[in-house]
Amino acid sequence: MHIRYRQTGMVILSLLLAAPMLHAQNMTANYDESKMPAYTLPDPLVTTEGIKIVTSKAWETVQRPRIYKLFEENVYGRFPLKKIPVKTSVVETDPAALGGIAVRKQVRLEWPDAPGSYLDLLIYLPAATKKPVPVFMGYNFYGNHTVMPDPGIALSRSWVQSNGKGVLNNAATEASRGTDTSQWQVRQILAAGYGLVTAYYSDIEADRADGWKTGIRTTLKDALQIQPEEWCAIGAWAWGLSRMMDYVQTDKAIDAKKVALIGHSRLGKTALWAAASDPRFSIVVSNESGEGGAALSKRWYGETLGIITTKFPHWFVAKYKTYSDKTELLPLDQHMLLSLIAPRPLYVASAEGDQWSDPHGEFLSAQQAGSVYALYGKKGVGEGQMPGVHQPVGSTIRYHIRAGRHDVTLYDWQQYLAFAASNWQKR
Ligand code: GTR
Repeated sequence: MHIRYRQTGMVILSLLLAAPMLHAQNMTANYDESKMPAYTLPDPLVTTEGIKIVTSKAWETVQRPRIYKLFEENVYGRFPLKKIPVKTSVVETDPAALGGIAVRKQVRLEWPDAPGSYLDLLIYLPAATKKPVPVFMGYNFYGNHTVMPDPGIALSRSWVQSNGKGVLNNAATEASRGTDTSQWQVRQILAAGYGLVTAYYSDIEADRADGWKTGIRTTLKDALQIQPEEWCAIGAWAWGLSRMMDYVQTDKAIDAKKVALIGHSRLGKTALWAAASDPRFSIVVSNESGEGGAALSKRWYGETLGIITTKFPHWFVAKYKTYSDKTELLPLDQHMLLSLIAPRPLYVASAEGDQWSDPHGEFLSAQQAGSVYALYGKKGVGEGQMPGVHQPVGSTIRYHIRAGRHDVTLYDWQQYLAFAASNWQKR
């Protein structure tokens, strides 16, 4: 009796001591691996009944749908599959853009169920090709006109984050043209024989806490039969990427079977969720997607679940935030999101100067997804340690860490272009 009392007392005492510790971990970014408490990752190949999945068929019919559902319920919400009418207008075409090396098209998608809604696509295709071309597809951060200093690109009229260059009162100005050119490397993409399809993510929902009120989560809620709180901004943006894919499938100049979806940072999180939800994206590139993207959430390193859900409450469903001070209870981790992309080629990239995104956590996540790829006879990043800077590793799952800050650089694009080329040639 006495012993039991003492034990209970000790449990209570350690709980009291642990509580502020957990809170500190929840809201503080740690950068010291030796301070990180041990964590356990769920095995994507073990069912809740403890059965080991050993075939790709069992993965696809039993385990994958369950894991996908875990992400819907806990992280990104439901992904609406209902088809709704869309109006597609080719607003402008220039067969000799960028000094003659590219065909430029600007296409507007509108949803008649939500008058005033639109998603503007900017498309560059190599001018010389006669065959349908493979493309990279991805959202940009500050409007299509930031991707190239090309005066033919319509200036975005959507709400823009105030930290963008040439942004005044949350609106783009002429001064913001071409300000994100280095992140897109359009000339390199074209030189490799590929095209680019990009759009501005805030056309779908402005990236701010109350963006849902004017975005498609509200304006299309009846048409899509989903309430705004049943999904989240990342979910809505991911849905928009699928609509871009719908368009691509109708454009005869593009090879829709060869679409590499790319996303940086929050848009990398979005790309991963879009690819998990839509199998038409045949290659996926996560550039420094970090917390809520490729990085493991159960690791206490860099941005935490508590920080991200406090700073960006609209990115995820409300339930995600409830794990802030108890990530050990999360029934999933982000390696399982990556595993949902199997067996499609997946590139996960980090930057040394971007510890906020937890490069090691991104590598480990990519590594852990390898067991699912192995069911298809595909090789991931292997069993080894994390590689040093500028030493890409892996096969169907590939990983690199480069020098420099949180960004998308020429080095990154060179790796992605080579990765896409080797995978597209195989087929
Ligand atoms: C940061 C956020 C990251 C990442 C980044 C970005 O503020 O904490 O998770 O998404 O923004 O999107 O640039």
